[in-house]
Amino acid sequence: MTKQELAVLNEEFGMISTLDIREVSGVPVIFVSTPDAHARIALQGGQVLSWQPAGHSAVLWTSKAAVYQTGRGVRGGVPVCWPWFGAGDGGKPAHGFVRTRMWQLRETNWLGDQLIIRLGIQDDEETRKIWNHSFDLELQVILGRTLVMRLVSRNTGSQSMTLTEGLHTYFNIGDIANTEVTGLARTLYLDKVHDMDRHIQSGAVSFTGETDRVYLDTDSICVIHDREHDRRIGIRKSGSLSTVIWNPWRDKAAGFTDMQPDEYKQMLCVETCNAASNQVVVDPGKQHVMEAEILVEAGTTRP
Ligand code: TA6
Repeated sequence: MTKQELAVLNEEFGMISTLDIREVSGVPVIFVSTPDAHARIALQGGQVLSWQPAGHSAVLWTSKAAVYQTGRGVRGGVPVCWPWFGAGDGGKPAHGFVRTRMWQLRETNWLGDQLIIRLGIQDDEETRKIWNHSFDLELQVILGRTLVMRLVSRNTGSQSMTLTEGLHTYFNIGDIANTEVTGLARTLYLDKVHDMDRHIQSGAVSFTGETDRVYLDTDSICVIHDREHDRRIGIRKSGSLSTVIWNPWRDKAAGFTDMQPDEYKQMLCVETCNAASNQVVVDPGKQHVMEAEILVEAGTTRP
């Protein structure tokens, strides 16, 4: 992006002492500072990178070895996986193609005491070669005491489109071995670490090794009990029937060039998705909305 283009973006969307757009290693990033929260959002991938509500430590995690590079997603924050979640067939990129493409900034505005930022991406000749559909994909980020992310998939073509999708949220936790996730008890999941074996979750999810699970047919609120930080992080969702829980643990993390060896201990993905059999069909002229709301409360156990 040229300095002129950046200046025009700030002229149109900047908000004095609240929001400006800066380049980080060539990637335009929105910096937000309000009385309720600080946040960063990359225009590349429409990727929320950080969110820190007042009075709390950072809620989203990004790797200390994260690479900010055109055409490459940042390890952390909330990558947008679309129009498929998981491995792409026939050599197509994992988690779809929008997370490494530049999105347009569409709106920055106050909504009462919350700040709304809208970003979007549409099909083009390149994307139609990968996935032959016309679409408009919009991410609405509403920043306040909570973080709301709303992913709106619009079918602007003449054929129905079938998609899977994910808000692949990386959370900042104190110690994965001292962390649990509640809200998925008695829920069926596919265990990606063990050949997609099907299991029923018993009680809370705890972590003793690589964990990569797709929980199906669930719209439950999940809560991360982050004992090291003595806090609970709630993930409330709508328009989503799958929740993915992922921690790579030591060996898998060692294989990532954009992650330091021991960082896996401070991250946990609880992802708001429609994955596997929870596919979504969007008919021509229609839209599908998937929303995640992140809330933080001090104290890891109810009084
Ligand atoms: O959501 C879990 C997962 O699908 C894992 O299997 C792992 O591949 C992770 O996403 C990260 O994927 P990425 O392509 O961002 O390295």
